[in-house]
Amino acid sequence: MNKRRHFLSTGATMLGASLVSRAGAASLPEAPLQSSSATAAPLVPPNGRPYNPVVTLNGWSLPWRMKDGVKEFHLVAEPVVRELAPGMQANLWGYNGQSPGPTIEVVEGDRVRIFVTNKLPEITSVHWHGQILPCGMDGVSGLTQAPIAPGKTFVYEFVARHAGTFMYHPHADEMMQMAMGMMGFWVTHPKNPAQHAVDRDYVFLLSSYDIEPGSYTPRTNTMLDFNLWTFNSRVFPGIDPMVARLGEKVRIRVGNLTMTNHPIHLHGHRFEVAGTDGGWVPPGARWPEVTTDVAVGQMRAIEFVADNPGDWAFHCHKSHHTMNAMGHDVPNMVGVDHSGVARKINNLVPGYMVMGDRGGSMGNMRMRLPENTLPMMDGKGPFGNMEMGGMFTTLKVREGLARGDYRDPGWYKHPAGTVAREWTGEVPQAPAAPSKPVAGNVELNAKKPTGHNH
Ligand SMILES: [Cu+2]
Repeated sequence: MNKRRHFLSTGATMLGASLVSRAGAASLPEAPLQSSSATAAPLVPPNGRPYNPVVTLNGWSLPWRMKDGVKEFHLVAEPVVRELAPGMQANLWGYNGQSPGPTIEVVEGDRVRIFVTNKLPEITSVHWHGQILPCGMDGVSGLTQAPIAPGKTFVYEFVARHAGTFMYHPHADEMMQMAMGMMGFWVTHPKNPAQHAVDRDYVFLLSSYDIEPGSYTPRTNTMLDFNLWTFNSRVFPGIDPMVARLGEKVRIRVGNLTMTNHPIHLHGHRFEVAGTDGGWVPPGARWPEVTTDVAVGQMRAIEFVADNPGDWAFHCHKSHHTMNAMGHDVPNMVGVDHSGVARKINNLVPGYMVMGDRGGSMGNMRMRLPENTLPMMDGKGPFGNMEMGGMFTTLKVREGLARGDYRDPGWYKHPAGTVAREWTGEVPQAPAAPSKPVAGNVELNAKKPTGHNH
């Protein structure tokens, strides 16, 4: 009853986001579906104003239909199965077959019409984060429009007024729907393609999930204690490398729809924040960085010249965010000598393994994992296990790549004598740090491990 009244009371705003009639539905544009989590080739615009398309990391861009000068898109909100990395699938919610949904690319000044069909078991809406548009198109369920009921299609229509970096996500049962992966990237390209032009333009969103090892569906009431930290709903080693030819100008745009901030860090280069979801930063107001914090609900477009050949780490600098799901209720055992204890336990429990007494490195150790669970720290590199997971990938800068070649060029071939190596010569004496624990009346504050907070 309540819902019904609510629906009627917001009837006036439906002029904006109006319910499409059965007759109208017949003219809905096709809703393309993506079944792969691979990085799709950039979508070269087949019509409309020209622009330099972006590359969505482990994602794709949504094709449109041009109708009487209006770009028509069709998003379908629905349950999807997303591969987070080879060996792990997740039951998420997304758009058009994937989570996140497809990137929407338009040009400044374009009139855009977006049909949204709800195939979820509950209401939804779509908020066009960062866009300057009529209030009734802002997608806030209950405030600016009636919610889109399951099975219904709504239409949004507005002019993309400003070039820039945006995203879309539900503004209805947000906690649940974003924890299930409902989000997508939006790029409005400048009317003049020479403006803000770069050679490669990568985009992706940050999202996080709480999926218990051995299960498939995220827990959605988690506030902070997520265990899978993703670039575009992928975790390392499932995230593709970003590739650039030596000397090219590269832009990487990142939007954060997790519940915490992420200091995004690039090795081997200095960059500038050239834009946010509020617009472009004037060149005189930019400063050099190698890490930029992306707060919740923020977007950052960083730009740099890829002038340093190699395989460069690109990751969130919170060390817990470059790991995959693990049990965190583990005390710190560094420096504890358990050799005697281990022998005794081994008599009772054959195969008992001591962990953590020499640090947390897993080296080449392989534990048996529950089904549908990734190793905590993984990724085979040319020099061994990278011991990374989560929000980590590489920027591969190479000489002589073809323009627009986004294929993984393999591992960097380092010039002779430029790799850190074992020293086999004479080792000069170095003063040693005191190796004995501090003596005396040291009170140990032993705390029973409980849940953790990042
Ligand atoms: Cu992070």
